[in-house]
Amino acid sequence: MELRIGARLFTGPGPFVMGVVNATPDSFSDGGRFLDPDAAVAQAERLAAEGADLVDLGGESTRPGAAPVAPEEEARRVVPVLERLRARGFALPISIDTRRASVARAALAAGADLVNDVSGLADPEMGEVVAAAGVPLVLMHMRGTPADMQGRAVYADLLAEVAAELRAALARAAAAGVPAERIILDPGLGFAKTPEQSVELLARVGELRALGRPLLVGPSRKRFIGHLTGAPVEDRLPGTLAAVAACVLAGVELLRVHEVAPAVQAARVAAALRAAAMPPARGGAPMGFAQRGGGGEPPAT
Ligand code: PMM
Repeated sequence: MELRIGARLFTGPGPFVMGVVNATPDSFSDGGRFLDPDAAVAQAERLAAEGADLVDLGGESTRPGAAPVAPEEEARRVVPVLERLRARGFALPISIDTRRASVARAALAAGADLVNDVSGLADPEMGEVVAAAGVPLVLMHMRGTPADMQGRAVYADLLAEVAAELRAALARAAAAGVPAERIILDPGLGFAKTPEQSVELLARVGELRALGRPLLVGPSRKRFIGHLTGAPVEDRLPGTLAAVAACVLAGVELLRVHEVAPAVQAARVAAALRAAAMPPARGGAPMGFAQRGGGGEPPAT
């Protein structure tokens, strides 16, 4: 990937780790812990010290069935955190996790560097806000809203439909003036997905590289891990790390996690395995490509 986010140029295959700070009373895994702005600032600084490449700040829980929060309240939760981080010279790019254009506008004015929109531009003004600020945008796949999305987890062909709906989101962004070069795509594990569908998406996430944009995946502590293992939400780090490794091996560039230090370690090991599987002379093509492709040459790109 090649993308400027705030002061930093993200270049190469990564993997890059995005640390999560939820300034909410009710997020599914860390709700209430970082609602106080000083606690949120301390958490962002802790994640930076653990090796995060950027942090993602959110003021609305998007867990299944969550009640929406008023945009004014959402902005009231995140803007003081952004202002304090910037006043303290926080060095990492900061992403604002919001579905609301008004919240994005306030957060960008307070120092956010990227908009992470889990609704994929459901707010008709969001594209214009992002275009006007000239910042990068994460478009995540979901259907409906957090309140009703689980009833919409019906797919005849999961990968094809997620890819088509991400392509439609890219087209909405382009129409609003956000070029594809500034966009990161995310399959949205757990959002309008059953646990089984999240597992299938994770297993086949490499297929989404055909969309031509960097990929972000957020497996951290999600329900599919509980479904597979029976582990409660506070005990899903090992499963999260397995998912992180799988993503890196599949070529995913960015991982969104709550526990940064363990994820950095898992991602580095997986990245080394990925690199070691490349033919030494040419790079870029997975080992075995020549046999599978039949032409004996790695792809040009
Ligand atoms: N997951 C959550 C929130 N925001 N954003 C992106 N881009 N991808 C995700 O998978 C994602 C997200 C839900 O997790 P949280 O409530 O623990 O933050």
